[in-house]
Amino acid sequence: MGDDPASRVYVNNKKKACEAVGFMSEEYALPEHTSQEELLNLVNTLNKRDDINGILVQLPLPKHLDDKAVIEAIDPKKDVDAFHAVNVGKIMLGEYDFLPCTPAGVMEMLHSYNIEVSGKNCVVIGRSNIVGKPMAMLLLHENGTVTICHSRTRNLAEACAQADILVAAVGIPKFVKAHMVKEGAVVIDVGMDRDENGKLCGDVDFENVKDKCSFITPVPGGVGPMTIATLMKNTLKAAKLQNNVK
Ligand code: L34
Repeated sequence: MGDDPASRVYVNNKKKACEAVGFMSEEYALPEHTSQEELLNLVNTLNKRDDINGILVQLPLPKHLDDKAVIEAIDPKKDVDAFHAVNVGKIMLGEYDFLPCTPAGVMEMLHSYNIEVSGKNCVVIGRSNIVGKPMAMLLLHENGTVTICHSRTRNLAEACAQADILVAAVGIPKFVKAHMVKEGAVVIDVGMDRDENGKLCGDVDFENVKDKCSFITPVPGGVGPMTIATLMKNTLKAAKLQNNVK
């Protein structure tokens, strides 16, 4: 919706991934001034189409649109972002069909590097519905001791410095500095920010933190591609569920 330049890049990357794995994808690039009703009509049309297994409304939406209402209009079976209340509720209960793409992509990275979560101090900076909150829940499901920090947290630096696994999802360029990171910690950078020169960077001051931690994800080339990989996984799962294929 509209012409957010970052969304343009992310959606293009998603389309390329669909092509690479052999999924049919359709893009509806609706103009900024599109009404809520027009958008809801499109979602309803896609909900009804048997040849569409996954629907994703790239966020953020232009200000005049109600993103909550749009997300709730998506058929939960086609909600490959896992943003719908039904899917969020299922995740809380630990019985879900899909996981939200970014947090699930982070868990996949931890698994593939054999990084144990159980019993570890996990600190998530940021409490968004898209990343912070579900990220904390997934770490909890794997028996991490989880702290969620946010803009009102007192002694944020000290809380972060306790983390064995630190996940930064604040949206502030290079926010996490070396003094906020424990020696040997695992640092996951969910940020997609621009530095003072307009260059893409993360929420972590990579150059200063990299020698202190045991693992760190770069930006770009870290969490972003994992988000997209999880979207492909969710879409395949949605297609299987809708067609009763195991
Ligand atoms: N509905 N809205 C919905 N679902 C999502 O899962 C997202 N998100 C976030 C923003 N809005 C959304 C994404 O798709 C963030 N996000 C996303 C997806 C892909 C990338 C980054 C964020 C990505 O491909 N990052 C590349 C660099 C991109 C660039 O060059 O700017 C990387 O290597 O990290």
